[in-house]
Amino acid sequence: MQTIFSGIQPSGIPTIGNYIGAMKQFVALQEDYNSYYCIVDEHAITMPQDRLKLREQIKSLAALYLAIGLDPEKSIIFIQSEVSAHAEAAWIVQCNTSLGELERMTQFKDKSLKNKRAGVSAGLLTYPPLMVADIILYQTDLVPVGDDQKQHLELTRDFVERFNNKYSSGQPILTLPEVKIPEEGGRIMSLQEPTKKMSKSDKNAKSFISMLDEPSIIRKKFKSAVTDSSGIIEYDPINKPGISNLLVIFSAFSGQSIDSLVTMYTGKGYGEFKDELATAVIAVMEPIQQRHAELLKSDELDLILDQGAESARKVANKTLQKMKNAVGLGRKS
Ligand code: AQP
Repeated sequence: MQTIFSGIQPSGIPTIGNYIGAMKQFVALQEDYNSYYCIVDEHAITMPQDRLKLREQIKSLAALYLAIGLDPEKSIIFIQSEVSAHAEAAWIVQCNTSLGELERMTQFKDKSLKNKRAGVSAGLLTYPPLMVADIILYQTDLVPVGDDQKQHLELTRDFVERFNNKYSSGQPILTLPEVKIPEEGGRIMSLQEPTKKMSKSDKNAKSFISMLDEPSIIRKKFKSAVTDSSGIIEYDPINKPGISNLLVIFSAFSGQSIDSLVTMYTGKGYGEFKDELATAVIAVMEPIQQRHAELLKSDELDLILDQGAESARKVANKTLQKMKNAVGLGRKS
């Protein structure tokens, strides 16, 4: 059976962008793959975080993983910082990656530009090598992610090829992973600035729908989503990014194609469209929210995370040892 790895940062409450781009795929894929789903808390601290809030968000994200339908019998669910091999492997990756490669990463350029480059943490630059480590430790075949992670996956593939060429004599040490981006919904845009990606850490809460937003808030946020003055519901991401983004979201939550939605809403106004879009999103989110609240109150969650970390450690440590042997660290074992 092939292996899947993916993770989400607990840098806020996941948005419907994280859900459509990544999490929704996780549930379907766990049926056919050996699956590892991680709460990547070490990635979250590349940006400043409040420690108590971070702790809360880690548990909340773990509960969301289960609430969307991940089954601990089928998937290994764990917290990155509880498997120390991630940070150790990341160091070996960093020492085999050039500064130029990291400085070219668009996510680093975007985030460092927004936060004045000299003041950002070095971790923001070395975030991609940590992500490479996350993936390679499980000998991952497939990584389901949103469109913004494509460049990091290319870096991962380059690293694996370079590492295998340099250090293996015969059998490759590391598996070369493939990326899996959804055909539709790989980049959900902000509700307020539809040319910008929807992000859970956006300062403007009206720009995203969080997976834990109450139904009345979801309805309100869609109502105030930026569209255009034409009033015609059609899919044209270049000229009408706002309504096009809402069509992608509607399609992801209703299971109907964009074309059929456009036909259904011909001659109808944005107000009615937005209201029915909110109803479709609420119908999916409400049961997830109820299950999430129950899980947070139960002891089940800690047990699943303890078992997940233990299972992940076994596999990760094996690969880490192979990497250490390959580069000549410590004594051969
Ligand atoms: N807007 C999006 N549309 C589709 N997919 C998205 N993803 C993120 N935003 C969108 C996908 O969600 C997964 C988890 O992302 P992450 O938490 O690791 O970090 P991110 O990509 O930086 O997501 P955010 O929401 O923008 O977080 P912050 O604000 O903390 O930077 C990934 O698979 C990602 O592609």
